[in-house]
Amino acid sequence: MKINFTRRAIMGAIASVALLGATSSFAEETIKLRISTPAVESDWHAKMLIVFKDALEASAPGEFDVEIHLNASLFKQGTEPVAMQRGNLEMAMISAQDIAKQIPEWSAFTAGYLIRDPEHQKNVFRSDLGQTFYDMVSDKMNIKILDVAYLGTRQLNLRTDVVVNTPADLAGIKLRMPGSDAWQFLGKALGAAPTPMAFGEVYTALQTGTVDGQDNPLPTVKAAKFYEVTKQIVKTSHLVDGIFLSMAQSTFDGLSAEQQANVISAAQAATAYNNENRIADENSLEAFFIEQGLTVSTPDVAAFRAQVQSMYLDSKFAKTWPEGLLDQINAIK
Ligand code: KDO
Repeated sequence: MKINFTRRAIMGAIASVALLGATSSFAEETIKLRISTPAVESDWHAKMLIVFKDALEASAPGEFDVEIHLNASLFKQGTEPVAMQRGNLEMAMISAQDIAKQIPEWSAFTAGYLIRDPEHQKNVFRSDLGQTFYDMVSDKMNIKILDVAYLGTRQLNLRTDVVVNTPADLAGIKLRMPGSDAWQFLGKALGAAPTPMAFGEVYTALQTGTVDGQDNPLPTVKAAKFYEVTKQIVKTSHLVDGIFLSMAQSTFDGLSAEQQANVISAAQAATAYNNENRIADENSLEAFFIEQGLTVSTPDVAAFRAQVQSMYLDSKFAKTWPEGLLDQINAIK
């Protein structure tokens, strides 16, 4: 009896060890992809990550474990590129402003009134010129850009009812901009007094009056509920903004050719979903904000464009732009 029990125990132990072995070899084959972003759940660039995850699961069942971390809960806004470079993060959505911190030429894509519309943005980044800029990011930052998503056209969103028609009307207005040189310069070029602040702190800052306003595309003003704590939207349309779905180069290089292709097509499915929904939203959200009691106005956009473009051309940023770059970007349809 005693012997039997021992034998059963040994058999059981062998079975558990075998099971453990099977589990861990399964775990080894599954590639974990953690994506960090400050995006809020209901914004399209957060929802598109679910499209990415589902598309990858459909094309490569069981091969990847995609974990989506929203609200900057894993890495602070703007620290994601370095996290990927240090091998602490597999994926993120990074901005041209983040990239420009390490590759100054990239500041061209942070300049107001350069990219014309979402179609132009897509065509620029899918052109040979775009590929050259993506290659710089691979070579110099060890980050693989999978695709660009249209983040939307940035508009002013103020908590006061000051009338804004030209840049002069923004004098002294404390405008929250994300915390980097390139972002701060954009605020200054618009005529405002830029205040650096992470995205996650903006709602409270608007509510308490720490800042007078912020700028973001309309779908984000809705998703982050900034309309609850602001009075007006001024449609300056100053930056046709993009966000780059990216992977640590070492993670990407560790994939088979087939897995790389699946990752890229899942990224393209995600950005297509984002772009379609975001553009539709931008075309219809004005009515929503008016219903919420906000004023929506269109200022003298030509005056904003003239001031912003001339400030960029005179800036330290423009000195880093390769000769002829602006003409090449403008020539892309
Ligand atoms: C923001 O902080 O205003 C910004 O729009 C900047 C973008 O580059 C991006 O980080 C975005 O926030 C977040 O994804 C939140 O929507």
